[in-house]
Amino acid sequence: MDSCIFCKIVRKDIPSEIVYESEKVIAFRDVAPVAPNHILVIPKEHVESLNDLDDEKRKKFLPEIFESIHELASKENVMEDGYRVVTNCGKDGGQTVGHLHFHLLGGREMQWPPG
Ligand code: DGP
Repeated sequence: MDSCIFCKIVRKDIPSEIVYESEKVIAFRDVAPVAPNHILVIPKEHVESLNDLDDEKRKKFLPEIFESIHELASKENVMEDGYRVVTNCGKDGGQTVGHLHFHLLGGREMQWPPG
């Protein structure tokens, strides 16, 4: 998708601090971190949100997305104290970038409920 900011990151048209990359998945640091460790994990293929993951795409992306989150949580040293994984979906979910992404948040104690 030409205009999608995360597709631009995938194509390396705009810079980002990439912390994981494979054929299907890429992870990079959030430009506006809300926790000491704040990483976004996304499928390279443009998928708008969780709503648009059909069966084929679910099987294609989700296992590796969660495997990479596990690996990154270990690399970021947040496993012991804990961390949060979030995907915001649509307007009420607070999604601001229309390319499916999972936030990995760690390095501080999280609050509940979210705002
Ligand atoms: P969400 O609100 O769940 O759609 O989160 C979108 C996140 O994307 C938000 O935390 C800020 C981050 N973000 C937006 N634009 C950029 C960018 O150009 N580079 C990086 N690294 N992160 C971005």
